[in-house]
Amino acid sequence: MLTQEQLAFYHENGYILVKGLLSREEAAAYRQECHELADRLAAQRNIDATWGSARDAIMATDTKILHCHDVQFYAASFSRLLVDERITGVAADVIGSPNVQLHHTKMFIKPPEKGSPFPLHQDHPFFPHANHSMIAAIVHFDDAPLEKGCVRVVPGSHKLGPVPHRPEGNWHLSFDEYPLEASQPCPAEAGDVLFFSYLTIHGSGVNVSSEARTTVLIQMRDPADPPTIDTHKSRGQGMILRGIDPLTIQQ
Ligand SMILES: O=C(O)CCC(=O)C(=O)O
Repeated sequence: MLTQEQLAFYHENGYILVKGLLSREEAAAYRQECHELADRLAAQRNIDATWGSARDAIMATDTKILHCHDVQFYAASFSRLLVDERITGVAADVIGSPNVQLHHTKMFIKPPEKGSPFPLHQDHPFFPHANHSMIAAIVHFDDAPLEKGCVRVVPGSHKLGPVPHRPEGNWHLSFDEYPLEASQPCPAEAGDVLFFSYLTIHGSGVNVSSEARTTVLIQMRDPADPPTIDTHKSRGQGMILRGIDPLTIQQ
């Protein structure tokens, strides 16, 4: 749960970094789970998920970001993470509803020295919803200082509402109008969780450090907030992570 000050900060800025939500030991165990999963997947297929627009933005072809969607289908510990009240309690606070529903999850490992960046964007164009209750929680499993390509935000940008995006190489904002350098880095430590609205403009830089940056992003919403277009379906979408589904209509 957030304090009144933390909640006020979230409403003003569109994000909040909650320190030490998991212990460093818990984070280390999840980190190992992520890296083992990436090894298993990479033995079968290419799991690089670098955005085409990220390649354009940094004019580089050799960066990588290892990725897995819907991690809870690969290891039980991720299922436990999804219903961890320490995370869902804060999610409920910022969503403004006691009920929290899963949209999707994604693991990102930014490898050392060449971890791909994300151009600035809102998540809204990827999966628009009527009431804009959608949030992300980025759970950090190792330290993410600036040089590791930590997440960056534009404080207060959620108040702009949906901003027009460019579609090429994944939805992103104009590089000229929204250069990554104009955003604010959110360095984090293992166990910290960054919560932000899907209207908050965010991105991240290249990992130029000698260690991987390892995170799981959990995208959540108020179950009473319907999508406005039929898109971005994911395995497990609709799972209730906290409270109930007040609509009680399930196929
Ligand atoms: O993990 C990051 O560096 C940013 C991820 C991101 O912006 C996204 O998935 O929308």
